[in-house]
Amino acid sequence: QGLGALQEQTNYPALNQPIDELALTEIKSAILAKLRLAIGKDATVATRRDWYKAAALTLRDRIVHHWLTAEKQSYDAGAKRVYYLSLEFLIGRLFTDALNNMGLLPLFEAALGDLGVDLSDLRKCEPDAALGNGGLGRLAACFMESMATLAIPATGYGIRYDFGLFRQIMNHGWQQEYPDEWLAFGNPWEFQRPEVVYNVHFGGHVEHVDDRGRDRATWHPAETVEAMAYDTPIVGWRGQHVNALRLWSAHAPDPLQLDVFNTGDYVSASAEQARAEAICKFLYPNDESAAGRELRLRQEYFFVSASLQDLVKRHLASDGGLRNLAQKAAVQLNDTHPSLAVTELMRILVDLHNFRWDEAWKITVATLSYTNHTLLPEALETWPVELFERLLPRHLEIIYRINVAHLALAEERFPGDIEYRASVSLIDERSGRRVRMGQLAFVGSHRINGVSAMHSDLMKETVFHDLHHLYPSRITNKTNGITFRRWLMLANPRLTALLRETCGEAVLDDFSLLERLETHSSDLEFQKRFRDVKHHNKLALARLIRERNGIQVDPSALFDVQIKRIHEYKRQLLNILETIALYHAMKDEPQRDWVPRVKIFAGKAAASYRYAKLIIKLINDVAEVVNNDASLGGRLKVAFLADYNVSLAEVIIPAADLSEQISTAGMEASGTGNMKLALNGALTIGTLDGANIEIRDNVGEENIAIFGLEAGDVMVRRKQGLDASDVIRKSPRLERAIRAIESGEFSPGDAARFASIGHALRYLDHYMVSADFDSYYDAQRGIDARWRVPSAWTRASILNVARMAWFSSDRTIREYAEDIWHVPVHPGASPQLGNQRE
Ligand code: HBZ
Repeated sequence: QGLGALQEQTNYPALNQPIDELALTEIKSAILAKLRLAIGKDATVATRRDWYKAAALTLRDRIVHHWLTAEKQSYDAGAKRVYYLSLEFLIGRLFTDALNNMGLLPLFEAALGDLGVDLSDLRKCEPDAALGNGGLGRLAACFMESMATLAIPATGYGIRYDFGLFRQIMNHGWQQEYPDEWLAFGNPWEFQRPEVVYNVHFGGHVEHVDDRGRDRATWHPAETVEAMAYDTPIVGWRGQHVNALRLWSAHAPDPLQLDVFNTGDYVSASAEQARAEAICKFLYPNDESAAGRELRLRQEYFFVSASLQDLVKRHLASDGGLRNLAQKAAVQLNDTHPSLAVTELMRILVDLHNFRWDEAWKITVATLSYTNHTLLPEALETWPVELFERLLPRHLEIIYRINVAHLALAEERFPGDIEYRASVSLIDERSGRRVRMGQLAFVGSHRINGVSAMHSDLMKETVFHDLHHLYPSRITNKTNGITFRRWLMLANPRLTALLRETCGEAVLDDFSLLERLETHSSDLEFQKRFRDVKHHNKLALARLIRERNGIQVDPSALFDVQIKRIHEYKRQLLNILETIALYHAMKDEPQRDWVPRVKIFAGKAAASYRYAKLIIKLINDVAEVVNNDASLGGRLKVAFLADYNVSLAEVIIPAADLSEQISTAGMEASGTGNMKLALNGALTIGTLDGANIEIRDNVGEENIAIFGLEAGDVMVRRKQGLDASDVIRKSPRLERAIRAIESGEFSPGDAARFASIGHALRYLDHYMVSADFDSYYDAQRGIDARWRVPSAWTRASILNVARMAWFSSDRTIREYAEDIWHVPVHPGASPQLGNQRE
């Protein structure tokens, strides 16, 4: 491989092998050298953060060799590349992830131990890279890891935000947002590439020259911003393949106007720089709602333009012309945020490279594909035509031109059907003229995928119903997955050790071997070991709850967990209402042997989402009352853990007994937390929504608790009206819980605080919280009954772990590779899994 002297670096001990003394010595001196030469400190004065950085840089050196080798190999082979365009990558920490995938975790642990530092302490020095809101961004991070694991040559493209998702701090139970200064102490993983810079343009006007019917134009932009690359290596499992995550940072070409500066107007002199840098200043903190601001459109175009320029340049250097672009490049659009790739690629081909329109269009559609993550109308992006015209005049023309052919096709298919044409048009003419980014991405892609079987079906029936009729072969399903390296091996080392022992070492490379657990599921001896692991994880979480919230919880109680963004459709409100009803029931009959429960919540609300923030306050107010009610004897506790992020998830998930996946049916596209929790042995209580359905199909319906209205029922009930008086009248328990909220039982000084929630529950039950309440309450009492029989509970928990292999993101990525990207996957990386059961 031409690595020469570096070759020995791949020979570090595999998992489970004794530590090689020579390698140990080498790592120790490498870390010490980094401390001195890269950090500029002596071991005697180094802080923990210095040690972390020295260790991270030592590791990075070893990754880089593999990275460059992988790059060269795929370049020499002329391999097709995948480009994953996403405005969000919710990575979390990289240190132990990279160590683990490189097989260097035991060695570094020993080396650092010898140097007198504790690896688990150092881990905590790394800030989370929180460049994403929730599931969509975390999925992109899992996919990057799986693409590297499957040795698919790939680049992730996004924005290097100065500030990631806001830090959430609780102030008397209210959410407050603070900036996330994740780069304050530098970032040892990234490589700045000051030589990789592209100009991105905005505004100005378009000139049409006589181009003999070629649809060409010249764009004379008014403003230019520079995009500079920063690369972060992403290591796959077993460390053989490494891909880059390339994030763009924005700068002004002319950072300081010296003439203005010399007049003494220092602020104006760098105004251009401030305007440019605003583009990469912060991540939009919305989830499931479109931002609708000019800066957001600038972000979208900035990263799309830089990324396409970069990949086109790379293609031209290695593959000659752009005619065969689709044979050498697959560009995946993560939601509609990078939809401008459709128009930008057309502009590059037609305006800059002289392609005929029709040929350019074929290349574009064959190269692009688009993943949809939501059916919620408020999350579907549209932009005012007027804003587009001002910011991206040439792109608007291209959209119009695409629309002409597209609408002609619609007319051909349904002659004279004006309504149909209006519904598939790229321009929404109903409420002011707006560009529809979902339609644009759909029309410009050869494949459009949903993220669970149900979601993909609903796409065909709802948002994309009409487009699906025009392009019936495009919509396909790719059910989400999660990387087991992070969400099992790293987050739950004790369970992983038990699985290795029980299923064999090969389980780490072939998750289908998890099914070997099945034969042990009723073995009482094994059950005890399995429960001991869970108990250990629960002790750690109980400690964290005490430290952070000052709440004492019983580690042998049922840990009931709902962790995700706070949103009405996710129905944290249903969970807290049931908590209130349970509280009332316990107070009514204190002598009954209630199953002790800890209700654990975590999640952020979009800063502008007032109702969601009110729900957080309600949870905290209920916690205050319940946790301090001595008459319960500690059998019910409520804890809202602040500042939910990837690292906190890694502590909560392995400790969960019950996983709350209770969205209004038809509204959660997939969910991925549901997979992480089931993989770690939590039983799911959930609706038939998103990937819950496929989880049920895999784990078996006896090992999951399904309740509530189904998607079809929800549609029917909504048509009948949103008034829930009927169900409330029939449910004294629900009436009492709502009245408690309305009367100030949990907000003694401020009885009106939750009036809006009471009103919605009674008269505007769009999310079916009241409608589903009784069904949910009963399902929870069913959970209590199961919990009382530990052997049955543990068996179900083991079977959940045993049957989750299909939810590995390696499986998902393999499906994308085969059906959408048409790229080979490394056969040995992790063997083909069998299909889903049934
Ligand atoms: O994407 C989530 C879905 O809600 C979830 O069901 C699915 O599992 C996951 C991965 O496919 N969607 C999001 O997380 N969406 C966003 O975070 C978002 C961010 C910015 C937006 C809109 C949505 O403008």
